[in-house]
Amino acid sequence: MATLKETLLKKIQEHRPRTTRLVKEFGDVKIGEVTIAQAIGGARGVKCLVTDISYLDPMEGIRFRGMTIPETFEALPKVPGSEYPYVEGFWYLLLTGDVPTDAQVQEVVEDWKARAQVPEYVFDVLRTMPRDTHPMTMFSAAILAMQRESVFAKKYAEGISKMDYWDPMYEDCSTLMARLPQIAAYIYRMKYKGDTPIAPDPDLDMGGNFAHMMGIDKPYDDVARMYFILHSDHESGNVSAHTTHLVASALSDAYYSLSAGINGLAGPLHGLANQEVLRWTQDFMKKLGGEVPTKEGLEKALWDTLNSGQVIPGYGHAVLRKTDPRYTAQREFCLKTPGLKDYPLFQLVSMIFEVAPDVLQQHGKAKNPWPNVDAQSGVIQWYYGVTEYDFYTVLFGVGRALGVLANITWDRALGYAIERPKSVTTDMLEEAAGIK
Ligand code: AMX
Repeated sequence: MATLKETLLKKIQEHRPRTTRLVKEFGDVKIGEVTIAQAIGGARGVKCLVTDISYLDPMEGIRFRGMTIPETFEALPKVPGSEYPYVEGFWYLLLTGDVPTDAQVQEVVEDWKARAQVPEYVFDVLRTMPRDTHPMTMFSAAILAMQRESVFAKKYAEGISKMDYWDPMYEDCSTLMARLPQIAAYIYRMKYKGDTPIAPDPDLDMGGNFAHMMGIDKPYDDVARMYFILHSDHESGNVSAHTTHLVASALSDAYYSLSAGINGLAGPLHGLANQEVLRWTQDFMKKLGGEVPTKEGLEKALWDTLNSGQVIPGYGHAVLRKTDPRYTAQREFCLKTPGLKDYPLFQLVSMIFEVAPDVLQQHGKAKNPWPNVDAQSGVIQWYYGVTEYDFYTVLFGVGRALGVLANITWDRALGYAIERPKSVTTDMLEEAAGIK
């Protein structure tokens, strides 16, 4: 059986001529135009990134390597006794585009175990930080602290060929993936659970081990697997993916790049929205003395939020124009899980789903009035005891690492250039508009 790395090399060698040909023979073919609104408005819709790891259709939602979320969950080998697949198998899929066999999944499981030992100094770094530091700051700092481990940085300094950059990048990315779950769980237990970190169990897969290190019983292992896979990748232009790609394009290694991407994920308009959703709904419940509100009461609260100039967290999207299938996948998990289905917080989130799209449509600003992934994810965490909602974006970050690290491995394999878009001045825009 070819190893994952051998398979990846074969895929890279097959893919390289496609990229080279496109640039050499068809480099002048136009795939879009840029308007003034796009230049000022966050480059929305500008086609200037290439990735084959995932694609986001505005009406259909994400496809990972061509597969929808239900197809992905269906196709990948499952952990025995669990309903959800191995995260390790999903990593194989993202990197190669192939659904792995059981044996291929086991290779990744074993490989990650061999790389999983988090250096002691990482815990020292975390312990030196004030305990009220945001867990995303801790997570990012821990990743950055490990930069001295980078095989890519070492090989680059030794003078490696461009054609081989992907190899040490793959090494760094695999090592990071193997270690992130323990770092995340350590932060959680140190910060919120009376400083009681739980050692990893070498017999468990990534999702199972994460649940174990969090100290949460089944089916939280399946929640972890589902959560990490759902949050992994959303093509290249979102802030965390783009930041990771941008930093890596300067040939910064995976540690520098991922730490930067995680900092972007920490923004309230991006990954932090899942924390904001819970804060918003909890505040609202508190005001009502814990009662599930009426639709009228909820409608008023939504308008109050909008009228005070704030966004409704968990709603809207820069690309999507329908309900996020990542939202739907988590909603379905809630609906099929006894206890969760009737859980007051889930009922409230479901009621927001009934009311908010109409309110946002009447408000008339958001191009997409439908919920995104963040509107639903906190409920599940809360139900299983992870009520410290500051931590939710760290969970997002562990999942997001799968996508962005697979992407930067391929960035190096295909020799993507250092990113350097061109800026213009306001004078130039006024001239282009013919008003100057
Ligand atoms: N509530 C209120 N207003 C909203 C809104 C929402 N949920 N979503 C968009 N709008 C407003 C925008 O603020 C903007 O207002 P402006 O013209 O006064 O600046 C206007 O509608 C047009 O915005 P848009 O083109 O529809 O969205 P965008 O591409 O600029 O931004 C996003 C996308 C996600 C940042 C935005 O919808 C938002 O702020 N949503 C709430 C935060 C959130 O859920 N973020 C998580 C997104 C998923 C993720 O990355 N994890």
